[in-house]
Amino acid sequence: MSFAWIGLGSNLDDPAEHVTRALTELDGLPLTQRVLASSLYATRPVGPADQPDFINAVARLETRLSPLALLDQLQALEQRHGRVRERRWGPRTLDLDLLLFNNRQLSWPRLTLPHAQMTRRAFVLVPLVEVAPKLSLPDGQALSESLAKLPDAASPRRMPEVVLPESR
Ligand code: A4P
Ligand code: MG
Repeated sequence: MSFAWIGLGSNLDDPAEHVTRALTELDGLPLTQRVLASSLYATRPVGPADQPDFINAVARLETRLSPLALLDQLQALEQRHGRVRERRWGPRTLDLDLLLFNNRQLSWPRLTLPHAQMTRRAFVLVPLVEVAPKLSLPDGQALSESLAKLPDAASPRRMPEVVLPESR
């Protein structure tokens, strides 16, 4: 059994609904269970600013899939949410990033682990540190310390709690 952390983001067509539904659907992926989910956060767009604010969250999964098989499942789930890839860092109905997979460090054409941008992004680190305050990267770097160094560490706004169906 492996563990994986997933970053979820949406800024089109009722983002909170897309993220909430995706948190539930992650639990329905083959050979995979959702074991933790963070709160939802409203966040300012990183990258092009001429787009709506995002809703972001993270989830921890237990899985018997390989990293690439899990990435395939995440991309298929994005497609089911009607995601159209237009510009890099542009608006999207659902973005699912594989942040961490056990302590794997990979640099493959389709998959970089840990996720290359995660330590620079408050919209990833705030929800991660909420549910896993002691989590660190494979090289030992504590994510709470990465977060403390970010100028916008306090900017994500926590949304009222959503109640997800019990994990299977
Ligand atoms: N890929 C490589 N490594 C990974 C990984 N660890 N997880 C490859 C997921 N995918 C990975 O991703 C492009 C390719 O990256 C994939 O085909 C996969 O093989 P994509 O989702 O098609 O494109 P993208 O999301 O537009 O680009 P990118 O660089 O992944 O953007 P990010 O990093 O996802 O950032 N602001 C706020 N506040 N909240 C957000 O959620 N998101 C973005 C997108 C920008 N600004 C944001 C947010
Ligand atoms: Mg992405």
